[in-house]
Amino acid sequence: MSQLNIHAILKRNSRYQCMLRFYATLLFLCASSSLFSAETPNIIVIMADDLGYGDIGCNGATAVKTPNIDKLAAEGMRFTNGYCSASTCTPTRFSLLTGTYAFRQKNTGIAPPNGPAIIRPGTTTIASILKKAGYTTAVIGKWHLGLGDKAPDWNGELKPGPLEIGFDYCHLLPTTNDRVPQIYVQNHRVLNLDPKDPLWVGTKAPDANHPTGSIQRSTLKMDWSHGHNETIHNGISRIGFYTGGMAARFRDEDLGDEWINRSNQWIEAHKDTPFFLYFASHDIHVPRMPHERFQGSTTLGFRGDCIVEFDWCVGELMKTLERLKLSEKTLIVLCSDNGPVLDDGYKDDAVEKLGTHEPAGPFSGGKYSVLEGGTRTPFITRWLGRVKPGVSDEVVCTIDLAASVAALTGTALTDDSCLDSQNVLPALLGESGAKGRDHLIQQDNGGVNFGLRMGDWKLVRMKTKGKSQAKVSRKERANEDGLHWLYHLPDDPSEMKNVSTEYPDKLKEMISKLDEVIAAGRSRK
Ligand code: NG6
Ligand code: CA
Repeated sequence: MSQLNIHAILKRNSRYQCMLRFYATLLFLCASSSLFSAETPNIIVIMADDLGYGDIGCNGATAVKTPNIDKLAAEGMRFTNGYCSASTCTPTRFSLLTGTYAFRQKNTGIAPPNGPAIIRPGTTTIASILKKAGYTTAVIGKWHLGLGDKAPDWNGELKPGPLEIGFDYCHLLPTTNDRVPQIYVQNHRVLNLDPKDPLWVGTKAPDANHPTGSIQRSTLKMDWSHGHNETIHNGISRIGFYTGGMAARFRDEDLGDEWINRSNQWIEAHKDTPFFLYFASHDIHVPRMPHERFQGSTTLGFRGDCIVEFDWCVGELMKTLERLKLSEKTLIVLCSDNGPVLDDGYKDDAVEKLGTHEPAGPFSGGKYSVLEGGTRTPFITRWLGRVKPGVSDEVVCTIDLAASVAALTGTALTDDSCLDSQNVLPALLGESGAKGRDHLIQQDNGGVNFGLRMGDWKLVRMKTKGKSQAKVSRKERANEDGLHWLYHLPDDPSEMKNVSTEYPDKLKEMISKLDEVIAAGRSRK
């Protein structure tokens, strides 16, 4: 072979190798494109408690002003079909964290003061997903998902809890503030607990002289209307009994400030890493006892004043992000854990001072109900510079946040996790043409009654006709026949006209869909 030929072959080979290298690089780039598209903004989920669709200015409220929430909506995406998955707290929070419908697991109803951890260690949660993606994670505020193996060990280690399911830090109100005890749990301990004054929590009065709302009713600073007549703390009687832990106890009026101070400190300390903060406000749950500076700020009584306090909290979080130049690096999701309620056990004038304010907006029902008002709740996303401001009619739900943040951060979900969470990330980010869910199951506490939203249609299935629904139903509903009601939402958003007889095929289709999703044990493909 001549010198020239060898040269020619070598030249051709090196060109060939070059080409190979080029195609290999292209292949690698394509294969790892998910890595390249992954984004890791900070994520703050702000969950209000019992805040109804119509309780905020941007959804139509006028009797109460919510300038900070309205600003968040104006700078982001406001959803008119945003839902939580249940009409009470514990099941919605269970689903928010696990991405699985609460009715699929036993004992996910409203947790009692001494309830054990409902989400078992090792369960994939929105926090563990983000931790895997390199985030630092925290929950600050109301927990209400139980603590401890069999029951909380109030004077020892409160374990398992948030730290065993993906959170790096927690600063909590253990259940709701109408339940005992009024103390903060920080990581595995009751904060500021003096071992010489142990905390005892129980279901029966420890002695006959124990101060309760029934015995010392005249001393209360806010009277109860039903339940809530057991141990008194800060002039308010609660559900359950407790003694001790005096140095650890807080004042109801200071909760909002506490959540904000702790959140600000935590955000500041983690501003340089991607962080996930689940900010679980106690506003506007009973006992509604806003800070003195908010008392009387509306004509609606303390229920309205608590909305103002919640709005203030939202504003403070936005200010912190602004100050730390994080607004364009942070996705905020604002939502609620269930629809509104007026009298939820205390005489706080919520009914008397309501006026024309409509807490559930145009919807029927509210907390405890599977009518739209029970779960169709405020839902806003904001990520400055990334989410194009607007209003979306797509159906999205708090249960979808887990799969959506997994998609955002490029984190793989195992097949056996987040069984009902749908990746609706494009819709959450307001991308044009993006679709939300095609169906959603709504449940009440304990999953007794169900709602199914599918396209324009809504099926209500009552297992206990008139029982849990009775509280929130309008009078006309007493005339409803049968256990299945069908509504066409575009003509009848307030679910007043049951059209199940007019549309028997639609009714059949909806019932089979509900049965099918429940029986399948999962709905994430
Ligand atoms: C109910 C309470 C109610 C509220 C609710 C839980 C009575 C009579 N009613 O049992 O006041 O605490 O539980 O609310 O005790 S939730 O938003 O945390 O689900
Ligand atoms: Ca609630």
